[in-house]
Amino acid sequence: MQRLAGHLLATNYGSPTGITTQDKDVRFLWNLTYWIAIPLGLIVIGLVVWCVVRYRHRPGREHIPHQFQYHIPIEATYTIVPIILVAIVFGFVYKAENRIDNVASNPSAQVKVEGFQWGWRFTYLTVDGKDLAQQRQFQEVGSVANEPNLNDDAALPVLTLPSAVTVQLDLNTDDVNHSFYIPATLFKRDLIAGIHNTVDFNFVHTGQYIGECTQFCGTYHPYMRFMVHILPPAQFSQWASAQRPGSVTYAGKPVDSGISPNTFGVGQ
Ligand SMILES: [Cu+2]
Repeated sequence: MQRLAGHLLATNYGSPTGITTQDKDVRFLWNLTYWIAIPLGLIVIGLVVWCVVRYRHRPGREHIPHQFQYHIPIEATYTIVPIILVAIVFGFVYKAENRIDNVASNPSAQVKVEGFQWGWRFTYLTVDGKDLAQQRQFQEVGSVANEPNLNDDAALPVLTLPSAVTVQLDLNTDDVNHSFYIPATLFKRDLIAGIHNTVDFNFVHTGQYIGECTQFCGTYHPYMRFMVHILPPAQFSQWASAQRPGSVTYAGKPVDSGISPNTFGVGQ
């Protein structure tokens, strides 16, 4: 119990801390609902307990308490107060969504993220503000599909990204709907057929995090996991410049150029 209480207090009422600047708004919304819900819950529980104790059955009192209907002030209060609370929460959600959905026109890194049955492909379009697709300097792809060993995190495709700068992900699906989710970012977005979703992240922490598809997308949906490696900007630049143009990496390791992407079930 003490551990649970400590955990709740230490982590924003049970919310993880998050690793981007964008997640501050998500955490604020999480906390806001608690700040509203806790006093409201105490008032409701208090009133229920008060009624139970105050109007309990006592020996010798056989008559039914005074019955009445319609109490306009109380009914108006319990209608208007929730409307005001919902309006306040709606306002903050609207503000937070606007900030989270905001995308930069010149991100430092831009990666095309493709989900497919059943894996992920990451193609680097911009690195250190340079448009690689145009210059054909460097394009890195990581993909995986129908791999039997996906309980091993070391076998997952790796999305390598820099911290401190703006990272933009273009989210696409090759087939059915998937959902892009990195739990540590407190953010997920669906990959919808025919729709290109764009999202910005500014990572404040480096490290290795897990990502996954959270939309049931067929038989091997649980295989749609990936790793996210967040490196300091200088280290990311170093990593990027070490990649060969048009190279394919698999689980973070370069793959022989003789292997066609279809080996990994791309597009199947
Ligand atoms: Cu999926």
